[in-house]
Amino acid sequence: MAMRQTVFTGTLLVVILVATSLNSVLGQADFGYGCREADLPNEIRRDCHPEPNASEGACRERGCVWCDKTETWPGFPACFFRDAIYEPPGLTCDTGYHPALDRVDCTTGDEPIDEMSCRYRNCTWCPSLPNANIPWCFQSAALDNTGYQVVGQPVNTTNGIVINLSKTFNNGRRFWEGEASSLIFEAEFQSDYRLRVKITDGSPRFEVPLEIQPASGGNANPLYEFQFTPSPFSFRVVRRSTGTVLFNSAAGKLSFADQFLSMTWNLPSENVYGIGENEQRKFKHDFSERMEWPMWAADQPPYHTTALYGTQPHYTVIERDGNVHAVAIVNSNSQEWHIIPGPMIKYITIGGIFDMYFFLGPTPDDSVAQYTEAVGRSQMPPYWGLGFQLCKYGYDNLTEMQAAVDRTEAAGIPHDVQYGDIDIMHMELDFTVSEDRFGGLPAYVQELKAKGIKFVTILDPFISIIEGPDYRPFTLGEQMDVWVKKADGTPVTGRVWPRDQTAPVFFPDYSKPSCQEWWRILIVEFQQLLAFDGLWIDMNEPANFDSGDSNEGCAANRWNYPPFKPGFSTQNLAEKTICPDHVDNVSIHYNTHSLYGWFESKPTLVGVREATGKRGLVLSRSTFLGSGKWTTHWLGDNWSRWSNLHYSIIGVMQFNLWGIPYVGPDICGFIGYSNADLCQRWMELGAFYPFSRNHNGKGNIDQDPAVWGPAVAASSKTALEVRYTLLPYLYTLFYKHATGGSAVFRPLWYNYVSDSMTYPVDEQFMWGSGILISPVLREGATSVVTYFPDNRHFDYYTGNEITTRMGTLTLAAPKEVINVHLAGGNIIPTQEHARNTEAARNNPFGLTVVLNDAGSASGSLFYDDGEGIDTHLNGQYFYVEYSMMSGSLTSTVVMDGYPDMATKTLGTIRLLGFGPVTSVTVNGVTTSFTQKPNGEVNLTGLTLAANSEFTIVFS
Ligand code: MIG
Repeated sequence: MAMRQTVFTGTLLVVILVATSLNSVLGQADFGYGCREADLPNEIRRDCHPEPNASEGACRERGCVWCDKTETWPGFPACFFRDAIYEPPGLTCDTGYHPALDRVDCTTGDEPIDEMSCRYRNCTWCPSLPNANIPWCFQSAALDNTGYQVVGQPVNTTNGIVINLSKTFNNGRRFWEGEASSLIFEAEFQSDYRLRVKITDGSPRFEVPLEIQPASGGNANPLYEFQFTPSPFSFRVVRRSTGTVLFNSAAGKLSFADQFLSMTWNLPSENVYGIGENEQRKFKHDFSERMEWPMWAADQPPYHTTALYGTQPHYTVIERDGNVHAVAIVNSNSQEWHIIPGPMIKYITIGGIFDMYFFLGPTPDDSVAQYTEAVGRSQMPPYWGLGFQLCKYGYDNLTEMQAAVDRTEAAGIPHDVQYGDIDIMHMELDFTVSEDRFGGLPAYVQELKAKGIKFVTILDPFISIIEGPDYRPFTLGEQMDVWVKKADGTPVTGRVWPRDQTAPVFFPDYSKPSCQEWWRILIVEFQQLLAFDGLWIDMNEPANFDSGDSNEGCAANRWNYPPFKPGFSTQNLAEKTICPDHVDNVSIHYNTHSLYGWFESKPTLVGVREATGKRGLVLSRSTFLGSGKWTTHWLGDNWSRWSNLHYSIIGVMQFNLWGIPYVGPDICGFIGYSNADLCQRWMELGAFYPFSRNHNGKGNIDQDPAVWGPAVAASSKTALEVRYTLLPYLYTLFYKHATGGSAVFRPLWYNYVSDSMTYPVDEQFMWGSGILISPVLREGATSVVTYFPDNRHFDYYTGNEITTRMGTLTLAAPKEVINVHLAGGNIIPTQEHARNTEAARNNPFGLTVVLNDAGSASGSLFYDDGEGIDTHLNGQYFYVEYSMMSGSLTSTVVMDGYPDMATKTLGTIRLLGFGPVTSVTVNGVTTSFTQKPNGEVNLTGLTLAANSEFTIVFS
């Protein structure tokens, strides 16, 4: 590929450098993160005010960030662009605004060019800010402005419409090589709420082997209307009930070339969420300026706008009237999404086809349910998986791991899962345990189990090829022929962790049945060595410390160096991974790269289940649409910085919209040194992530919750005890997800979509509809500004009612407190907390009844053995519905398929929002109660069987 005017050459390199070389000093020194607004490392700041006398006013005028640290960091700009790979808003050149991606280069690509020689060619000169692959000198008129035209008559099929399109090119010249002159456009009305749009060029092209499940209910009364304009061709999706145009592709040019497919559409509002995986700093997209969000699975620490571990081409829109729809594009090629004022989205992918699904909602819950119905819903996590989990990369030996476990225990902090990272391996080799440093681990794992603590360990997808005949993962892999291949049919060689980054490794091809079988066998055999309860699959983008094959690099061809490379930060597609022209069982890596972790997920779950005989747990770094069926996710190598508390909430909410609800970041941060204040607040917030794990990077000071002394330990304990008390509610939310698709960890708008004030809220979140969490996210803050939607709310701790509605309130938040509120209308099942879930599961249950304005509430409880496979499909569970109306609280058992439920008790009822009570009867028998001055009523010491039906009357 010819290089164009490329001044800026790669955020990833810089970030990696920062991440590793500064690992030891991070957190000790201030190296330029001081200005919270920007949070941009010095090294990648781009000067926005290169002339002398920069001032804050002049800087902000340019829409740039002002963060004067020049005294501490001479040589780095005080005024800089918000992002390192970013085009400034409203850039105008002599002939107006030129969208970077519609520019056709006027140069041969690698020649130096200046304004004079550009104009001499009759071309337009418009120097962009440094941004790889954007020509500064480009053709003044587009080569074609006709677009595609409808040819012939559209054909109505049983379930949709097929339209043939064609396009002529001036003088036969095309923008992009392989640009199609004819296309087949299909709209398929899959159900009333689901529309599929597929555009192909009639030739065999890569399609993601994602199984889309059928929709239900037929399509007799679609919520949408499909419309199109014949010339130039564009299409619209309209919501029938309101006439709102949800999608209009007339906003830009439709391109369909072999390695460049693009479409631009108008959106019905700016309330757009999703598109990942990247680090978004606001949950709601900001359409005030153009932003590019690239996708290409990468071993890349979260850094604003860079492509991260997974590919999630999915967004959700709240329309202006509060209706909601979601759109997913089933495409795994490297791609980018442009957020453009208008509001519009420009979508570019460099392979595959257009395969778009519209989910019409109209409620937030419907939109998630409809999407997850299509791609598959997440497994029930094991009950213990909802407990607190502890991990660190860099326990040098078993003693260090034990010390962290012991500290946690001594401080009385709940602890359910301990992790092993690659440290436990012999020479970083998969399926081994280091004799000298972790010789006692297998026995220790048994010890932990006896205490009720589970063990999860890590696997990387790299197999060393130099271990000799005794290393079965390699020899069996050879026998079963499981590797990703080069174009010549021999295995690809890479270099990652094994033998301290020196051993050549092969990459398993998880898309191949024999490889899936090989992986399963090894996992099952590994259980004999180490009795793990779950597996953590890391580095499955796949990462590689060489770029391309270690011996040969990547050949110069159109796959490895495509004509257009989406704007993620690396220089080429092979950087830190294998070559795009490498071959797996399904296709070339060019198409399947971002599916690598997705292909690895199912065989890992199958292996874990066979090895343990239980439900198990698989935690994957790389994900794609539908990964939730097999894995959970953590947000990757985040930073031990205050800003990352906020970003984590955004990430967890996004993954909940993407059907992967069991997710969380590394609590207290992975890269850099954490500190007591940060870790205290993060443990408090962390108690409310669906996946709650404290994990730390190698070489950092310890950050387990007990290491910081009594204050942090105590508030971690308190927050986790609240979590453990609420676990029956959280578990029931997962059941609701598994069976109905609902999100678990929700933005406020999910529950209050008619209230537009909730749309931007991303510093608070909800569990289901019942619990509102408002953490402190800023250093030193001891109060938190909290938005309360239109409902009754009660303080979790005091039971006091909040009187603010549809407004904000500043709440006290002393260091040891995270604000939690209970929302009216909900009945929340609880269970007395304990040191871990194994113990807590024997404790009495409780119910917290939170009345709404009408004096009613409802809720439910799902409970089972917590670890059986597919219990919720086999009827091996207990499910009860609770309801309270007019002072009468009743339970209705829907399923009584978990016999142990009869041996457990319901011990307490907490009633909020009822008003003065004079008598209480339980199944007709008068019972004592207490009442606080704020009206909270408590029944304690009840001995109802947990599976019994009851009526409790308050009067
Ligand atoms: O390059 O296994 O994101 O959680 O601790 C580092 C060591 C490899 C990256 C993972 C991180 C894990 C670490 N891994």
